[in-house]
Amino acid sequence: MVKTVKTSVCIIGSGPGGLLLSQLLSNEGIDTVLIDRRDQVHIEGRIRAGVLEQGTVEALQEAGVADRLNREGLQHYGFELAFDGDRHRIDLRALTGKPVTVYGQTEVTKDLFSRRHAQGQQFFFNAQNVQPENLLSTKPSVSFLIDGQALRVTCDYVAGCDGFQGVSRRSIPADVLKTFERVYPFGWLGILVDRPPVSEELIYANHARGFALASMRSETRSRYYVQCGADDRPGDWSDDRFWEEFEIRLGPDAARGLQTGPSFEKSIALLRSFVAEPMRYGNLFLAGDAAHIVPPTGAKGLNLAVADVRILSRALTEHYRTGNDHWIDTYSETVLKRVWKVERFSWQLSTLMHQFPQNSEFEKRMQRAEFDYLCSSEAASRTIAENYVGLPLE
Ligand code: FAS
Ligand code: PHB
Repeated sequence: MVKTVKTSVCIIGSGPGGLLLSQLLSNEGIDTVLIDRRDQVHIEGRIRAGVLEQGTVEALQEAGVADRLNREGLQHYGFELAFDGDRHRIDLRALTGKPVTVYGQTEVTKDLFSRRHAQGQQFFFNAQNVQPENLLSTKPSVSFLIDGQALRVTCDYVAGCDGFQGVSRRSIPADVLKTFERVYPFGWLGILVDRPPVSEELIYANHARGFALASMRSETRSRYYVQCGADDRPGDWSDDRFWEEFEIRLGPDAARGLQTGPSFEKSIALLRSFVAEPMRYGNLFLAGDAAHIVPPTGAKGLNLAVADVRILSRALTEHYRTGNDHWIDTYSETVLKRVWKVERFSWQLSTLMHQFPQNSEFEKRMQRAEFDYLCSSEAASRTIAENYVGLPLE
């Protein structure tokens, strides 16, 4: 016996993308159901992004979930690029007039879950064998199992917010879907440590031994990264090894006053650039990591997911409010225009700031020349700044 649940929009994936879409639609009186293969504790526990564009902050404020973000978020009007110890500050205020806000993805997810529960949102956690169905019909559905019980959600639309490993993208036929990918020959090893950040602003460093990033979660909690081998495991990196590499790569000037200590989180993320087209198939819409991945160098993954969801929410709201399907019919074309520009920036900054094993001496000189050009050209620094604070939604 299959238990059936009816809703307007069935959202697969309860990460920040799916949660924000649910909130934005709920604010317009549009009913949703959220399905996730994991549970809330696991989803909230994933340590990921740390930097929010102003557009993301505004979206969370409009959604009514930004009270804590407004109190605890750290506004930054600049960040640094360092090359073999030489430093160059990208002055976001002078170059764009906009800040970025340091506030962990974990906190964004917790704030969204809290609001969705307070408003009685229906969730299905620990769902197995999730399967979108009848996507080309006017009555698509999503079937799944929970503790062996078969369920089906019938809806008008399915939103695939289920990340890179999700089922939604794979539900688009191979002869329709086109993918583009670059896998980088290294990863990022990240740690969390309860020590004050070494710098008030983020520092991205390229050193002959590899990339390093000094970030933070608060004035007492730091988030640090070093470039590591693509086959490395967190267990390969003791805290001592991490601190030694981090300090060398940051350089003596930037690392002055570094407070080391025991890490309480250590994980490795592999880097890839990836785009799937189209982001719509019948009544299935992809948003966020389900459709694209960027290397974390440009701090864009979460922000790109939010931008997709803002455009998708507008499209669906217009349909339910007026019956006008213009934004639905142009969704994929609209989001992909911005997705590719953000992919470009994330690829460009990753290419500039990392040590590539296969790079020739000439390519290494090109990296240094690019850095020296940024230091000497306001125009060049402005291109970095305007991408970092976030491109316009359209
Ligand atoms: P998410 O992956 O966050 O959420 C997808 C959800 O779908 C998950 O809860 C998953 O359980 C669920 N799901 C998957 N398959 C399913 C199925 N078959 N059925 C039902 N549910 C399913 N971005 C940055 O900007 N900076 C960073 O430093 C950064 N670090 C990252 C580190 C790692 C290890 C990873 C993987 C990503 C990182 N990102 C970073 C990018 C990350 O922040 C994403 O861009 C962001 O989580 C995207 O949000 P969603 O699109 O909601 O996808
Ligand atoms: C983080 O704080 O986790 C972070 C910040 C900036 C990035 C990537 C990750 O580019």
